[in-house]
Amino acid sequence: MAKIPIIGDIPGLRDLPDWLSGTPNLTELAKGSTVWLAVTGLSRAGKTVFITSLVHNLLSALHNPNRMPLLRAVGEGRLIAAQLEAARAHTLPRFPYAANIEAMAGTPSVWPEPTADISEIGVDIRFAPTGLVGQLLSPLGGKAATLKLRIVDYPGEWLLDLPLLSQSYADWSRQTLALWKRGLRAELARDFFAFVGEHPASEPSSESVAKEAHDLYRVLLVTARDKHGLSYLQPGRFIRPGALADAPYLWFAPLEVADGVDRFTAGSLGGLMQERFEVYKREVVEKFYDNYFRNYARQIVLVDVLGALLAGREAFEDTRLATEAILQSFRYGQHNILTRILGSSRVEKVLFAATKADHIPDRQREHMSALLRNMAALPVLSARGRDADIDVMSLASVASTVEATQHIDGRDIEVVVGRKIGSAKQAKFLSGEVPMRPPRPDEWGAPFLDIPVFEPPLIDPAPVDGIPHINLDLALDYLIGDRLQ
Ligand SMILES: Nc1nc2c(ncn2[C@@H]2O[C@H](COP(=O)(O)OP(=O)(O)OP(=O)(O)O)[C@@H](O)[C@H]2O)c(=O)[nH]1
Ligand SMILES: [Mg+2]
Repeated sequence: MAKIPIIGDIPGLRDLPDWLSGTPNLTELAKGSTVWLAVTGLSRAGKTVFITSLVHNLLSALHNPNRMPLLRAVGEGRLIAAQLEAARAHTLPRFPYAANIEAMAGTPSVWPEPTADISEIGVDIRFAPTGLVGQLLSPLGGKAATLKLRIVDYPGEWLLDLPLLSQSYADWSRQTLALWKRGLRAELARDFFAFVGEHPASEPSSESVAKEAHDLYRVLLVTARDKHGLSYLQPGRFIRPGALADAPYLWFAPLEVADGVDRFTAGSLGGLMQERFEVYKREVVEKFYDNYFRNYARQIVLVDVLGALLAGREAFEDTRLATEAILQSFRYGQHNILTRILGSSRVEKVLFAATKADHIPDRQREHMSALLRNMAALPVLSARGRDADIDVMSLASVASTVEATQHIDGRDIEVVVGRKIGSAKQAKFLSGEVPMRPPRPDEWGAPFLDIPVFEPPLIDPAPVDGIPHINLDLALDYLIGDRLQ
């Protein structure tokens, strides 16, 4: 029997990827390894459609390699099999892949329902390794290796809570109310301000006043999201509670707090709110990072850049703020709090992806990536360091249009052709120009875009042909390609 080399003896160990140099022995490699890919993003960013299409295209990749050529394991002909993981005793709810495919492949074809909570799904990928890993594996278990890809769908709103961990209740209240006093937010928050104006933090603690303040504040957050497209809304669990029961520690809201005040006495309304805020931080926010971020070494943050542009200046600025806040969850150098919670574990790679790129012609997609990069000061090149490796791209999980040109005023203009939801016929759409930088306040006069909701294309529910997409394979190769080498 071939001798199994000890990993420290292997020449060229320096060339091994990070994940492997930390692997204690090769047995784990031979029997397979697991990679967690977390898919997140704000409401309606495209998480469910992304996971559904990704799973369907992986399961179809053997039959139709042309769907995923930029995932190198597929492009290089090294994929041996991809199948849904067999039923296991996992703790998270299962991602409804089959129901989603059925909906999208139905007549009429419909997009999947919005999601309420975290869920996961596993795909086992059997592949022929290349290079050093392949040579090491062959004496052990033939040529094939298995990567267990576990994909998790969780709301990006939860990442908006990270800043709370370094704030006191007084700081958070001041900052939050200052934001709600600006522009459109001030109009929406009129009732809430009237209520907190009558209830100073120093008044005696009252369960009913605290609950009423909380209910009013929660209605405000949901209205701002659903009616006005705002997204920088904290605490994240107030709008995406997931499986949290409506426990009394959640019944808090910001109050008017004078500058210089930092703590409230027990028995005051401020004291009660402060106590609940601290329990929320400990029980919800810290536990989320502790339970999940340790495992989710690869993450993709989906951003509906086009939707934000369509929704107008305030909604766009809000998406920008939220994207910047989300980015902080992947910057460890600056965040002692995350280092304290996660120890040496960290997210290794993050892709910020502008979704629904099929709404615009090819030439505009570079603009969309540039805009996303400039929205959150995302690095131009991924730099290795304490932070996660970060990259940015544009993608469409389900390409619902094709490109064409239209002759207008003596010029050929690129357009997209698709079927608007509910319409019987395909039509050409001149989507408009995507700016490469966040527009200045005076540039919001005329709309940038005119984009309908398209119906999904014809989809075969059997995992054979796959689903047309843009860059889904490139995104997956960036995220887990090293684990399929
Ligand atoms: N044309 C097109 N539309 C898309 C694509 N991805 C998502 N959409 C549209 O965006 C909507 C929202 O997508 P979802 O995947 O449900 O978004 P989500 O992030 O899971 O939303 P929540 O679960 O509500 O947070 C869909 O219903 C589609 O209308 C895409 O690749 N192309
Ligand atoms: Mg969803």
